Amino acid sequence: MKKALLSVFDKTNLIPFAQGLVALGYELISTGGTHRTLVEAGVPVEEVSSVTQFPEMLDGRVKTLHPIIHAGILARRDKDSHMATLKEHGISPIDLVVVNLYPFKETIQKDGITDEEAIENIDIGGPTMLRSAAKNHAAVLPVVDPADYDKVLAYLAKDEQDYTFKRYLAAKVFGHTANYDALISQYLTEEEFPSEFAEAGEKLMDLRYGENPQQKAAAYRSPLTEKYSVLEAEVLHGKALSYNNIRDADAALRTIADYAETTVVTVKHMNPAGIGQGATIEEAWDQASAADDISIFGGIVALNREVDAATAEKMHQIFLEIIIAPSFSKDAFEILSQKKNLRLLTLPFTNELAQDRELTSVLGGFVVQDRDLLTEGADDFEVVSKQVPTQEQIDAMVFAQKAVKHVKSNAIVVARKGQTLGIGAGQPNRIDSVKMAINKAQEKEGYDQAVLASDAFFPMADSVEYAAQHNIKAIVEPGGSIKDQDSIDKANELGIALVFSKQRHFKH
Ligand code: 93A
Repeated sequence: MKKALLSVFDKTNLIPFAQGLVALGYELISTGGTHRTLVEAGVPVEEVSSVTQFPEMLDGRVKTLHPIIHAGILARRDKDSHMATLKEHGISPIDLVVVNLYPFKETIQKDGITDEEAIENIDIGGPTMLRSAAKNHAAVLPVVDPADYDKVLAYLAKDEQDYTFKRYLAAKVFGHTANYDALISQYLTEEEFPSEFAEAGEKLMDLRYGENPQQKAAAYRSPLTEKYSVLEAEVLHGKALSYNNIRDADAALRTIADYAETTVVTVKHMNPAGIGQGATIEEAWDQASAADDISIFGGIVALNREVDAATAEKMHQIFLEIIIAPSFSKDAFEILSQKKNLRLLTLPFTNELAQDRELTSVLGGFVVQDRDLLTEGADDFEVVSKQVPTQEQIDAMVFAQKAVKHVKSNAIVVARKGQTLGIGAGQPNRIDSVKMAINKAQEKEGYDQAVLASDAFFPMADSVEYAAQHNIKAIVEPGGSIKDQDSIDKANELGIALVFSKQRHFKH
């Protein structure tokens, strides 16, 4: 008779699955709690301890770690010597292993948990059985996911050797135990950048395609989920998110997290297109949309206050991809949901992003760094020119500095207080970004109040010169170039204010 070993922490759908196995002629073996559940449901089952003639011991730390179990799983059925050894020791082959693990992740996410509780929830016997079965998947089915129970029963009922299915189950096991171990490693390590970087991810969904239709893609969430994430946003309405949507919405969330005031951020291709603020969310929308009324078409909009009907009515006039906000009023939702494809997402906003490691892939590996969580206030600024900026210009600089941090380098933001007027992004030289930002900004209302912010120092005086010639009256940049003095001299010569923020914000 075929034998199945069941040892599951999560008992979801255990009983019907076990009954299905019995109906297919399997003899069942199981561990303490699983055994009890099955006996109570009237399913015939033998306990592991009676098979091994060894009791569970050390508070359950050793239940299934026994050669009778592991030889039964690992023996090659196609090798006479293996089968003879089993016979010699009176061991029966085990053909199916159904295990899910102690809830390590759920345990460490609980408040006030002790190290001891966490460590007791590191499953040893479970992964060992799963890995044994997965290694010997030619003969043994390893089942780790209750969602696969029906597929397994259907497979066994067919009684045919579909190697693809066995391999699928085995791959799933090794992926699962690797993620499980990665999380334990992350929990235990005190090194920010450990010598073995363990990164676990759980599949959230397949995506239709990646950045382009020729690229396949899927989305994964980190096991210790951050709540402030597009992956955790509630999709109230609209089509499923695409790969580009997820990344753009992420860029919008990162940007708006640096603003506590009532703010609207619009994003296109990972760059802010416009950022606006106001006394009301409607005013903030007016400022953000006027900041760049061309780029906003097909854009992603993040708002850090509830969307009201008046704002919704205005947004409804424009083709947008995603609107993400803490909430929508009932009327706003009704207006916006008229568009079938527009994605409406809700997410509680925060101004406190967690410090976490960020990964970027390169050919052959990845690089890891901290998040750039710094923002500068007026106190961090140093006026280096003879001309001193006005309070209004300082306020505009603080606003623009937060924006420039989220623009792809070389990044230049021309802004007044509460509104970006022109953004120059991603040019391989700084002066081109300066020209781009100014050219966009100078047509806008309020340009006379504009300041210019740069994500990194000016290598030459040309940016200051161009800005001054185009009526910019105040500039903020980190400073730190060996040619800083050239820029300072140019500012003094042309009578404009130059301020050093002393903090670089590259974003590549
Ligand atoms: O403590 S363990 O690492 N030692 C073992 O030998 C062992 N064997 C199975 N944990 C072990 N298990 C785990 O027990 C399984 O992975 C499963 O999560 C759980 C099922 O226990 P019960 O059937 O008593 O509820």
